[in-house]
Amino acid sequence: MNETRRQLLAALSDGPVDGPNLADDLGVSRAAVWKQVEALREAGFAVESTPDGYAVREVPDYGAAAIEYDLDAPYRIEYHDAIESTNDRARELAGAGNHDIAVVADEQTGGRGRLDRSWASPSGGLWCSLVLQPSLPAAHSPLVTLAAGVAVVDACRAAGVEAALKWPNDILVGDGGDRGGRKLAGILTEMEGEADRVSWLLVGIGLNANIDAAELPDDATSLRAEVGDVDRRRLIQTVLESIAELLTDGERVIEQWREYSSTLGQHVRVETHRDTVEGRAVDVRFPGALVVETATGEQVVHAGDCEHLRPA
Ligand code: BT5
Repeated sequence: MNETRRQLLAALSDGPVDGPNLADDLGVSRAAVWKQVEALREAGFAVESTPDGYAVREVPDYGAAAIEYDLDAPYRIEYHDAIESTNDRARELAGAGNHDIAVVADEQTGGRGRLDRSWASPSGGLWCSLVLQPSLPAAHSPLVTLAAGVAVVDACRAAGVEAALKWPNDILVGDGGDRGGRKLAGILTEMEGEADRVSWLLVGIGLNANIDAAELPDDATSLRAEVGDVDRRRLIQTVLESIAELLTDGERVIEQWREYSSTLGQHVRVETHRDTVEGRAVDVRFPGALVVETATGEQVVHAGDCEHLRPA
């Protein structure tokens, strides 16, 4: 998005904007400001000329400018109607040195889960990949997955859906089925770097928002199926605002994760790349490890696929 448009948007969210004054403040021509007002109108904003200046009367449902308008988080938005995978695009941006940018799409044609599983991403979902400034050591990256999970639960609960977190990256509703609930959302964190230095880090969020359950895998659900359609713009803003806030406080991420968890207290089986750990999940520990009480003692699991087992 053009920088003048971004600044115009920021100014408009605080109330009417006097065009000539804004042009002076930004050091651009009045025509440049007017051009960006027109561009916003073309993007679906209702911008009126009032005696106090330009005023926004209506914001479009979705899109880069709509999401950035009144967003209380330090991220820019890149929006696509359709894209193969927002994570792939985010990787490109990250590899080129960009950060604090969220790639958002209405539809993905090649959405991915972990281990290259496919992720159904029809139009109407919240498909977003956030490129973050990699200021943490590689070993701490699981914290970002947990933070994104907490943020998604915050947004779902604000929309009236009692979602819960299943370690490490699932957001579920209810408690039936093989998975221990119907899957509403998933997180895919990716990074590149060495042990003490991350070159890039991104977190992909897939949340089934305004989608018919029939368009999703059998054990999945959507916000539409649970409570009806939601305001996707407000939804993604809540997710991004929560993430920005949580990333400033690792301890709060862990505390909030424990509170939203459906895994803690359950009998679980975790498949790691080396072995299988079975027992009672008793805690999640910084930066995102699951603590399992097994027949032979406590084990700390850093990564794996977790199954909630039914009590014997
Ligand atoms: C995940 O993987 O849960 C991570 C999903 C991340 C998707 C986001 S969307 C934006 C960004 N761009 C991408 O390309 N990806 C990210 P995993 O834990 O491996 O779960 C994958 C499994 O969930 C699949 O094997 C299916 O069983 C199931 N599944 C697929 N699509 C689903 C959907 N839309 N809703 C619920 N479950 C789904």
